[in-house]
Amino acid sequence: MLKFPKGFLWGAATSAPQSEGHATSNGKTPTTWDKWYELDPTKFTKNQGPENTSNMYDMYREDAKLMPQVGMNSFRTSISWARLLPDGQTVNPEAVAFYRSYFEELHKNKVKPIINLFHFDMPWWLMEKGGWEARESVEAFAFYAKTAFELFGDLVEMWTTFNEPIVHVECGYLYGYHYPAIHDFKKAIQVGYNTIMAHTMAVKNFREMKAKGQIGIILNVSPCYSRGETEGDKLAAKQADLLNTKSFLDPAVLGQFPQELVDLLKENELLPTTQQGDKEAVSTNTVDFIGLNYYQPRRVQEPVQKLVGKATDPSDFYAPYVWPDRKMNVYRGWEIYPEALYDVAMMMKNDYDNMPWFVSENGMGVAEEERFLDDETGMIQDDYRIEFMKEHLEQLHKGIEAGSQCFGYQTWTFVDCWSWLNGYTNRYGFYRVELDNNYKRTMKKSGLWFKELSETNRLKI
Ligand code: BGP
Repeated sequence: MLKFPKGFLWGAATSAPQSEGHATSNGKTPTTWDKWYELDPTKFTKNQGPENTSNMYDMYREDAKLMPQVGMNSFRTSISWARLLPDGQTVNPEAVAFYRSYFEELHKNKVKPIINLFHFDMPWWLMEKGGWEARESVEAFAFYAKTAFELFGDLVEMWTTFNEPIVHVECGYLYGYHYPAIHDFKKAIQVGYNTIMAHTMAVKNFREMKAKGQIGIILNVSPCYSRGETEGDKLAAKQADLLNTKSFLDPAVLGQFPQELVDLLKENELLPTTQQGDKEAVSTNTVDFIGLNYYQPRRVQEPVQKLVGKATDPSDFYAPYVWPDRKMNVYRGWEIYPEALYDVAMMMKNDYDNMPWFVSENGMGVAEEERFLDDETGMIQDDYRIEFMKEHLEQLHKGIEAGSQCFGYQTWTFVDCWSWLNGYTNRYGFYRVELDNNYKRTMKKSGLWFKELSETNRLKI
């Protein structure tokens, strides 16, 4: 039996655009996802768009009751910016009523809300002004954050500004998976920088308002493992780490950008445009805690071709490496490597002043999960998911024993949900959702297992 610290948070995470539905009603204006779908639904797996997702907008009261039934004492979701501020300035009263009632239901069911402000859902009104490329987005986000703190501060003790900000940088400006789907390394760096400044200004507002509770950010990190010990491979891992991990973690926790990253960007003429006072704002507005999403490690090797001239893509610094001995989640095509969670715990302890942190997403996506439905119990028998969580929790526990200050573990996700261009392909929930049967929720076997884990605060091994 592995015992977890007293008061440990057990829960699950989702986001507004992936769970609420009512994407274009009740006063909400479109996001880039809604517009992109309108422009080209064929981009989305099986043409499944963001309109309905898991219908939590209508079902949150019942859903809040389902949470403790799988042992959740905490739940992360996000506020939809375009729902709260449909034109960027005017507060939508329906959104206020909805979120207040939603968060109250969570409290009634003894589920602690962790509320995030941005989960890839850029309002269309801001995208039309340049989105994260434009400095205007920093002020717009700071205003949105302040509005949310004022409206819901009495119901929320734990706030986060962004979920996985590197994803909208990479997917929108390098790899084509998010709108505007362009390839421009310099713009990507500017988008990343403006995002960090938006985060910083939101934290600044939080501090100046003397808002109650704590504020953090959610990052998807994994140690960057190099193929081997050659100088080229080691340099690739270091540069991947600078660009993907330290770029956000250092300013958020340590209040400064890593000098080696600044030098690398300078050498390649990629430095972003900054404003006077930015550096000081970053240094004085660090976070209270960090949320880390972990699914699979990043493995790299030196690029196949030596860089000639200036870099135009991250692949000029590092290339992906496929470890031949890897264990796979064959249902999603992602590597399973629980040991990284111990390494992450040690990284937080040793490199980030032992800042308190929690696992804000971890989980196992499974395509066509209905194949594991057991007719007798009516439950999906997701023993593979139980095994996945168990292995990761063992490593996490080892990290906690070694002194890392991890205070919670949230899986992705509560009920099966919509996932961007992937639609509903990969199922992750404690509850199965039947899209063609009024979004009916049915607990999976992992829900029962998680309940026991949470109630005993102990992992059976
Ligand atoms: C994380 C995102 C989530 C969710 C999850 C699963 O990176 O924060 O929004 O999408 O990944 O991803 P997928 O559905 O692509 O397997």
